[in-house]
Amino acid sequence: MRQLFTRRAVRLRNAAVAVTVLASTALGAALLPGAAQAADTPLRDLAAAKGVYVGNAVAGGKLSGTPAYAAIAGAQFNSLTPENAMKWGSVESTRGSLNWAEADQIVAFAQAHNQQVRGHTLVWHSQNPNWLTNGGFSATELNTILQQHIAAEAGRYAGKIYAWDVLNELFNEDGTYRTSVWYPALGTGFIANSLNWARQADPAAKLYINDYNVEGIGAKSDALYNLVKSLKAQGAPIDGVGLQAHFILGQVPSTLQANIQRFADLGVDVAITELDIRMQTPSTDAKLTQQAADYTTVVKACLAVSRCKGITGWDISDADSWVPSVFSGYGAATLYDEGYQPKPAYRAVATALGGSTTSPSPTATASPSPTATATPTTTATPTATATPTGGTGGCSATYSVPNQWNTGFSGNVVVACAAGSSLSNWKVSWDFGAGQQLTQAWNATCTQTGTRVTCTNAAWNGTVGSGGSTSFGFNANWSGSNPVPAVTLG
Ligand code: 9MR
Repeated sequence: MRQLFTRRAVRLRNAAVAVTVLASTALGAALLPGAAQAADTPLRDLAAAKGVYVGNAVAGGKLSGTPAYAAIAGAQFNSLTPENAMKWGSVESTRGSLNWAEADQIVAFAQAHNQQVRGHTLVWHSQNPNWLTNGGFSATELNTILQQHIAAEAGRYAGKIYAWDVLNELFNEDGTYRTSVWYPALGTGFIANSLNWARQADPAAKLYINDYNVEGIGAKSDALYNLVKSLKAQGAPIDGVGLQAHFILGQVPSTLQANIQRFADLGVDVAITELDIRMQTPSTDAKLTQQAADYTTVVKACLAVSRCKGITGWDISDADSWVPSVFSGYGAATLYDEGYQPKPAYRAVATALGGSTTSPSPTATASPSPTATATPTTTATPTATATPTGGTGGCSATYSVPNQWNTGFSGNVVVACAAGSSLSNWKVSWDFGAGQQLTQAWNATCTQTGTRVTCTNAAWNGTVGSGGSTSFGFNANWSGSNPVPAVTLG
């Protein structure tokens, strides 16, 4: 998939795109602070065009209770990681009493927004229930308890999880194994056992080992490297290594890319799983500029290694971040400020993913309305955005021209379903009536025969759930005029 579509000159600078996309969510969030600022190509579309995903950690309560948070989570990211909802202490605080409510909510949100889910985490030393930590169990009992937990949780979400952080934070800083409820009671055998149990429960999920302070080359990452090497040699099902990447301003390890590469060379995927870059507060322009450069370094390191699959940020905004409560005097670690406005780091990530760095075109005519219902027209001027809608049942396709230049333009089509309607695959068609010629497309397979353009869903975005939406984009040539066509969804 990497570089399946090379995005050449996609410069979506007009607020109309974001308005249209957000209008198709149940949130109708066009005027929310973060959403209104995110007028450019969403990070998720930029990442997809580069063959990687971009994700974030989320909490169920904020998805339902904080509209700006939910709007950003849905619009900007194509991967979500439950920040706490899938941890053992969250799902089974009382032995035998399983509570999947928040985890289910996040998975449902992800499915409705065409997002993948990184499961986090099955085996950890922390956030375990008291009954487990203080239960005084024998090694045999612990082994059985662990097996049952993995079977239950990975089994519940089988087929819905892109990757599981099966094991989290196994090592001390010096590369020795961390003492936990699992080690040394179960020796190191629980590691391969856990991977095998996860594979049995969910054969489709990629199985990861995740840790922090393993981003650069050093004693701790060497230990992880040697573990992965030995698991591969044993034939244990290890698919990937997660580098959490909780960084301090100006301290991204210089060996990050080389380290990603050496894991990839072992034959496993790599992901940046919990990226944030904290600074001493208050922030200043200089610190935010440094932070933007640091985020750029991380994105570029991942893009440089083909087995680096994606980047997940840890918390949507500075208001949501775990950092200030743990590192006194530090904060401002995420892409959005406490008012859900994108920071320089957001722009840096977009740029590193291939997004535009230029200012919005003065001729662009975005006209967001509070209800985000653009007026349909079929005779838009080249720089206007119109939204003729073709629908089937409660689902519709909305075509817009977010950017246009002398000889070419970028188009965007949103396929959205109202509550109660859904699609399992989709096809959108239209006629280019003025000689326009398609040159490339992303997030859909598009062909043009004569004037007729037909686009069908990519393998991963055919399902549009109740109240959900997806979008695809294309570039085309034009001359003379560029009327907006009527589109058909069918
Ligand atoms: O962000 C999480 C925070 O809300 C929890 O209180 C904390 C408890 O340990 O876990 C945080 O997430 C951690 C993640 O699960 C594993 N790597 C470190 C993360 C930050 O502490």
